[in-house]
Amino acid sequence: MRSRERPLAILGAAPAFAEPLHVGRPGVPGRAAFLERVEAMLARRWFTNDGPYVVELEERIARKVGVKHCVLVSSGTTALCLLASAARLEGEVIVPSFTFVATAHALEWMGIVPVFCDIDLETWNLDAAACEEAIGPRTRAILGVHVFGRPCDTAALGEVAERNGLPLFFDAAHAFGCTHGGREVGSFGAAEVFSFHATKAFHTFEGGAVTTNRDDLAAAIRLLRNFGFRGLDDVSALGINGKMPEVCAAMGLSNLGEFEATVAANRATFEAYREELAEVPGLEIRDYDAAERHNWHYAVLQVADEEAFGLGRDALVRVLVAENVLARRYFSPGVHAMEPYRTRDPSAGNRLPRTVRVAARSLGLPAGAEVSRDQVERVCAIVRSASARSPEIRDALLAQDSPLPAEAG
Ligand code: T4K
Repeated sequence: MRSRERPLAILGAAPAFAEPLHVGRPGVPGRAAFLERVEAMLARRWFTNDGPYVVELEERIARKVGVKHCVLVSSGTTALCLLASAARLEGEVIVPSFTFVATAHALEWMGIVPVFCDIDLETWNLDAAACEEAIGPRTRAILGVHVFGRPCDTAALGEVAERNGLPLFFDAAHAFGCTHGGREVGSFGAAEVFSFHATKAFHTFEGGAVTTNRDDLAAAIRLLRNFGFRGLDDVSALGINGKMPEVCAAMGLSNLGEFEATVAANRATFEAYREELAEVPGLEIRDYDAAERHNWHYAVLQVADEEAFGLGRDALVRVLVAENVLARRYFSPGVHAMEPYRTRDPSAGNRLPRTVRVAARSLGLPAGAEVSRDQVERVCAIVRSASARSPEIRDALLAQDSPLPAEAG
């Protein structure tokens, strides 16, 4: 049975949640195992630099993903930078704008110009035809992003890459534990990058990885993550400190041991949202492909029909935040509308109509294993009440600050 509508904080009631309900609250599923590992690490006095936990986690992830190499690093952003350096990328790289800013920032930080390309409305990932059109004389690679764990059309992008003699990489920050065509994400393209940030389905506090079958890329990234040291006093490349500490790998090993249970709990949360929001007019929840495996970590809503729902995405986020439900406008605005890209090309949005459209309508709800069924029901009661009382809410928001917050451009 649907939970009842409720009085709304945006209209003067007390907030539904006394404490903030976050989108990315991390779990600690293997807590006891983690603490044991930390004790052993402290006794061993080996805290970083290719310690035994890092080595073990690399082996286990490579086996799970089905690739020859997993190289662990300090974050997903560092992984992208190190991969760009190892692959000797320069010039321009094609990326989506509908992603977290780190995808583009990592390239820019490495002196590479990200060229933003539109998405398709099915996957919300790089559109292969648009990608081919965006290729120019300075293009050196294509970097797709499996947004919200939904894989890119790897075959179509692979054809574009091959036809144009370009390497294809993927930012798989959201997609650990997902499959595409039955094959594990992490094994596509020349290499893929994971983020193991605390807010991810599988996390190591902070961390990231590059997974690849290419011996040259793996060897170069190993070298570059440790300042370029080949031997004790032998620095053979312009490296940096991108190492993952042992305490992070200990967290990773402990979380990996519980990953299936985490995924099952994520799935229960997602399915509760799907059930509770099924009949709300104008709203769509991004569903997952029943034929594949997923990490079920994201519950992303789209205000697909503002008139039917009664409110736009930004107004809905304000309703939720007033209740202490810290929903996020992922990913809005598109990266093209953030600095330094916005100043460089203020009209980029005109070439990215589908990105602008999706970015203006989507929001991430608190999801995953840390969110209970009861919390989902309460969040959904707020959403339903927001729709039912949308005229009053619009008036209240206009009275608070006119005009209503602008939609993403
Ligand atoms: N590529 C893509 C496609 C990515 O999405 C990301 C990162 C990257 C690359 C780069 O990977 P990393 O270098 O980060 O490894 C968050 C995460 O920080 C970021 O990792 C993630 N994507 C992005 C989608 O979300 P913010 O700034 O939007 O949110 P943040 O970090 O403030 O956390 C979100 C919510 O989680 C907050 O409301 C509070 C809660 N939270 C967060 C942390 C860290 C907790 O409850 N506990 C915590 O420990 O970026």
